[in-house]
Amino acid sequence: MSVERTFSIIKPDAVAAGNTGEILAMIQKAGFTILGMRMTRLSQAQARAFYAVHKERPFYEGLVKFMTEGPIVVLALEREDAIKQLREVMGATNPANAAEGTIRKRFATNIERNAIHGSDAPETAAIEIPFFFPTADLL
Ligand code: FUP
Repeated sequence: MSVERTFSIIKPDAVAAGNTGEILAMIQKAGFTILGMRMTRLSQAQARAFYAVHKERPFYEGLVKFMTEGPIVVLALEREDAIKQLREVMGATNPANAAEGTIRKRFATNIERNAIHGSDAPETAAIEIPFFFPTADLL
């Protein structure tokens, strides 16, 4: 497996609860290099566009409301096999199914308020990273 990039969001629930530092530490301990990092807040339009793939799903409106409720931290990350490895550190979408020691097991409240996002495929990462980071800004 070669070095790969992925995109992550520390979601509004985790930022508001003061868990940003511990989540960043878990990501770094798992061997990721942080190429880009920024605190921001999603507009309605940005949240709708970012989650457009889910727009027909029953949870879409709730997800947009949640993702715009407060500040988030956006991250461009790199390591070998980054996409799969980040999803291992994140744990299952529903924290009830997340393994011990994962970010979602420790910090998520439920399937919606689940602390962290990570790209699910190389094609998704290739869209999500430039959504927030002009490629020229990445270290
Ligand atoms: P993941 O890739 O693990 O973030 O999960 P999905 O792409 O399946 O879902 C994206 C986001 O939609 C989740 F992080 C939270 C939200 N979601 C819900 O709110 N309810 C659901 O039933 C499924 C997903």
